[in-house]
Amino acid sequence: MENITKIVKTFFITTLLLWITIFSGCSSEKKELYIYNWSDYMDENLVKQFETENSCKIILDFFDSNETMYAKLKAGAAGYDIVFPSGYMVNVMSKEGILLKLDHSKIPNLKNLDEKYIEFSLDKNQEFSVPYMISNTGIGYLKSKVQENFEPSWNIFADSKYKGRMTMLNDMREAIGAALKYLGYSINTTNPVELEKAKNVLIGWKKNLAKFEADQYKNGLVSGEFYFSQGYSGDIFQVMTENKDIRYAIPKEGTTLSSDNMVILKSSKNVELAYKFINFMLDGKVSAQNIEYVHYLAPNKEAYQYLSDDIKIDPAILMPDHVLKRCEVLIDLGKENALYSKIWDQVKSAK
Ligand code: N2P
Repeated sequence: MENITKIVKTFFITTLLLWITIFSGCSSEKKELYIYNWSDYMDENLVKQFETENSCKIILDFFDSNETMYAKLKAGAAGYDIVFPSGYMVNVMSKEGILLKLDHSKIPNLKNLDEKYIEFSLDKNQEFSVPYMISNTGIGYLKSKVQENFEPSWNIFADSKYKGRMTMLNDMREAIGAALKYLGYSINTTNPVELEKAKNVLIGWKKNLAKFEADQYKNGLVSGEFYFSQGYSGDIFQVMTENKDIRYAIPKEGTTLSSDNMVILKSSKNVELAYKFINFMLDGKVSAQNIEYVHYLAPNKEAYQYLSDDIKIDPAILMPDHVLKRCEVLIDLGKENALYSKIWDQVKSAK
């Protein structure tokens, strides 16, 4: 009798273990989606929601500039499914042949896109990319450090009284772009004389900067370590609640406007899931939740009705025409991109 009980027990335990093994085996076989995005650029609750609804796992990785992302892909980083390049970088990547040509029947929510902002997209028919967020670049600063009549200009970085208390983006098109705008030139110029002048301005500014940096400067503004930081609109808005002294301004000389996008890499191993994710991000409610979280504008006309009043009236988010007029979109300069890389290297190595 004792033996029979033993056999039954052993059978029971073995079956249970088998089930556990099978079950955990199943869950590790969940589909995975690898996303490569800018940091602080997506509400991670939405990522969780998508994972639950689609019983999959999303793996997030982050970059701080288009060039860093592109260099990593070029160096052979494989495995990403969806990437978030700005417009000009979509052009570089599509010319390179690494982007999947999009099948619109798999993204029905494309109908939610707001035509007003498609104008700033460089891929107007969404052949390879779907607009994600529109942002502009400006200066985050501490109000207590400036005079009442402070008029924001890119040339604030020339003020040695703030030496060591200022940062600029570690992003060649944005940093050189600020110097070009200050001089009254286009951020897309390929004129060597203008670029040389911009280089010299930037080298002058660099002497007063704590660093070129694209992520930690936000904490520096919050802690009061930095007084002036070139930064992306939404990033500065995200930290304003943590320090009420932080303000955001678009310099009087004008600035860059980025239309960042979602693209699927040709090498993606999970194209169907990637399409589902892009379509999910374009849903009106999802998109509104994302805007509220990141403080950037998703050009999604279905989303606006769900936005809180604060966001709706914020001129840096739903940008009125007078703000848009002062912005210029970065474009792909083809072979001439090398002019910028050369200058950037010289600025980085200047003492
Ligand atoms: C988000 C960065 C925004 C990207 N942290 C601007 N192109």
